[in-house]
Amino acid sequence: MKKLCMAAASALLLLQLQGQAQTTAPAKDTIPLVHGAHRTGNRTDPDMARWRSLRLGQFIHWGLYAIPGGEWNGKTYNGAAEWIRSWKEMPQADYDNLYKQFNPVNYHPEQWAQQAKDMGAGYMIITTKHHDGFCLWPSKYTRYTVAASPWKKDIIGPMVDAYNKQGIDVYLYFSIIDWNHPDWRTSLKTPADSAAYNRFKVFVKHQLQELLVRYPTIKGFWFDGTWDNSWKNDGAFSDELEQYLQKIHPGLIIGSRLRADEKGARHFDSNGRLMGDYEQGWERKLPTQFADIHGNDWEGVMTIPENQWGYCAKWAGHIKTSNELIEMLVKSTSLGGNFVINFGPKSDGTFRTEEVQRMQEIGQWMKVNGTAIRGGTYAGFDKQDWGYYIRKANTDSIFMVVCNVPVSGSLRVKLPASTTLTQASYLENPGITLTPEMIGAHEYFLHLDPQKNYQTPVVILLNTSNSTAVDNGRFEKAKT
Ligand code: FHN
Repeated sequence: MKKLCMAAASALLLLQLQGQAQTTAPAKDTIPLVHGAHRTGNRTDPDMARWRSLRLGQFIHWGLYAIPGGEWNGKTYNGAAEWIRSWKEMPQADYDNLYKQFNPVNYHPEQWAQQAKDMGAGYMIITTKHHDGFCLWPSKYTRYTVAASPWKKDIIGPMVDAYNKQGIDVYLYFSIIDWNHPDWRTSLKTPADSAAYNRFKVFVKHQLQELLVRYPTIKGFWFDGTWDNSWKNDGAFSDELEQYLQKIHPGLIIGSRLRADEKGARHFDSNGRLMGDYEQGWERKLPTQFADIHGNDWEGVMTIPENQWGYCAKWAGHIKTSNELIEMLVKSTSLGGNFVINFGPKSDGTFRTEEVQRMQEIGQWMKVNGTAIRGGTYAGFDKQDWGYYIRKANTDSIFMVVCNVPVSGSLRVKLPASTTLTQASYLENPGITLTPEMIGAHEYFLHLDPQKNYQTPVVILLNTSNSTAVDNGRFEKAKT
């Protein structure tokens, strides 16, 4: 019997080790790389800890594409509205002249910041320059900026100030694709292309430097449009650029989209190690389970309609409800990631009703339940069908966010073996406790109030003891 127990214990240990090996970077790099990942594991500094604790972000796509709003000459573009310049029905010259109409007379950054604060956002990302190349700041390196529009004034500066005043961190989206710049290329076929692209890279570096000098309180860059061969075949440049930016602005946070290694691998280098400060590939999709994120910091970005980032007058297809977005936020937090919801303001500087409504509804939920989100992370408990567990990082407090109430009203809770449940109470009403019904070793039912008809996810706080010892939130539990 003793032998059997020891064999079982060794098998368990082996499985645990295998479980950890799946979630960490490879033990040994097999491919020698100069421009691969420069760090193993997540950043542990205060700037990154802050980013990780904020959890909910607001993305804003705003630019000239808001003027046509997905339509041109009475026809509707089927793609994402911010890509309309690439549609054959829209002459590029017409698009490139839209800057003469950019005049957002109802742009009030203080109102934007207030509504983001009310939604519960801890950070925001603004498109300083999307693929069209139009700059929302008066860059001295191109004439294609807001300074040439009837609005004339900087858009970014007042936005950074207004959001910062609300305690919201600002990140600058910057597209490497630049349809307006004569030297931008997708691939380099001739020496002339190479020469042009070398000039383009200098321009990119200058613009980024300029943004850092103009807006020194920003917390990071959000790069995009880095998938072309011209960019990904020069891993040395993106590596040096990242190091340069982080040197002149210590603490700067940059996701995995910027770089490629010298073999053209993006996000993860050729040895499978994450490049950049967090995994940035989760666009309009979320991981299913904790194993999917390999222990890395990550962020998911989501549109409210199917695939529209910039303003699109006619939303088609499924439009996500506030409850769906809340569930995605909860799921992301439960998997140790951040969740960013995108908004596409109109060209006059106002937001469409559907977006305002979602900001308000999410804000109402966050006001009551935000403490389960901010500073929340993976709990290490067995997932149940009613929803998601979230751990307050480095504590024994576990939140149960109930997104699907069973008809029985009974919520199954399975605790890890060494964990004890000391109390269960409603987050909204800490005075009201739930009496656990024991249904097995470490298994309970919590019975929800049968009279209640929940319209939004309800949150139960479990006070436990010794649950942090079970799992430090980094690794998925071993599969047994
Ligand atoms: O092409 C863009 C798209 O317009 C949008 O900006 C999204 C946001 O993540 N990024 C690109 C596609 O990955």
